[in-house]
Amino acid sequence: MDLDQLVQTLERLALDAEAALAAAHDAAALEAARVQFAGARSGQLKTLQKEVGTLPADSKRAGYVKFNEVKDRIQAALDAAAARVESGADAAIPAGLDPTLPGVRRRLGHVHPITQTIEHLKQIMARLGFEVVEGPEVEDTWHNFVALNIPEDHPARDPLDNFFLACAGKLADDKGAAARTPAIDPTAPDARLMRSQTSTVQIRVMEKSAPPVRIISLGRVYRPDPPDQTHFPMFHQMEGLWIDRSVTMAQLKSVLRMFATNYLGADVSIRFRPSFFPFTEPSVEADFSWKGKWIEFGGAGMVDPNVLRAVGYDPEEVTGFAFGLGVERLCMGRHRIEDIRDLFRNDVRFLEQF
Ligand code: FA5
Repeated sequence: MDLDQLVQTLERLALDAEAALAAAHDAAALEAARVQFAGARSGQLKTLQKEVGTLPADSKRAGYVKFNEVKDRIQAALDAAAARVESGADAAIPAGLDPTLPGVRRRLGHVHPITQTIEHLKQIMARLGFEVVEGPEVEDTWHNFVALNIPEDHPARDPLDNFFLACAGKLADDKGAAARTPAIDPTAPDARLMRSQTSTVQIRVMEKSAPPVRIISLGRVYRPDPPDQTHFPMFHQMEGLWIDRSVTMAQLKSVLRMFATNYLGADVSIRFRPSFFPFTEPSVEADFSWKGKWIEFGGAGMVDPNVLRAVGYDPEEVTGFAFGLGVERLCMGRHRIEDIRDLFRNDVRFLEQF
């Protein structure tokens, strides 16, 4: 080996030793590196020291200068590694992890704020004795309107205020251009639509079960409302229904009050404004005030006798109350979200705050 080759070999040895010692995180790894690079008998440094001794006389001095520099570097790396291992600073670093690599920011997935709200609401209502039930999102006019005492000429049934679906049977009967743009008859008994309210589930439950009934149902509803700060064409509602021998308006108000204080805390105020829904009489709109702001969170009332009759209940025997609350509005109130559209933009910078 001539002087140039020896200098290069010594330099590579220094770099290898420094890397190995930086990665040694316990006493065993440190000792193995010491023996490999600086071992007194067969360490790589010792072997190269012998090579320096074989250089021609005029290169020997330069060879020893480089050798001593590398020897000092390896000793310094050994001392630093020994101090680090002794201090226990590396104890928490798992095997295989190289802490000298640049960090990686891991985005952990988590539950969407609306799903979190739905779970929270279910827990509160379960404590108040309400059972959770489900209903379909594609509905017929009977469950969305007729059984809910919404007459044919009511504005809520306007095709422009609902997402009606083209019915498969109609498509098959139509010909030519008509088949591509089938006429929708919203008064047809088999007309289908995306449900515009979860009140449909009241009807489905009462059709199937005898009183008493005490349920909630949470899910998506659809309305062609132009999106703005507080409206979205797809949103969620929580429907509640309690039917028994003598359920009163006072109980409705207590349940909504208990719900609001459970959801937001004892410092919430709740107010009821007279309102109108075809399926409840009397009807109210409920608002809560929290941290200085009034927020409308839903409609409610005593179930109209016509609705009880439509499902085969006797209004002389049973009474009940129902309510329908906007889940997004509740979530926005609690988390002080200013714009409902933020909940649907899927911007992780917004979502990861919840
Ligand atoms: C209803 O939907 C009735 N079914 C509620 C009801 C049930 C009354 C049972 C009586 C008995 P309303 O259309 O007001 O009522 O909607 C209820 C709540 O849904 C509103 O208070 C509001 O919080 C929310 N909401 C309504 N439209 C939208 C929308 N486009 N985007 C977001 N939330 C909405």
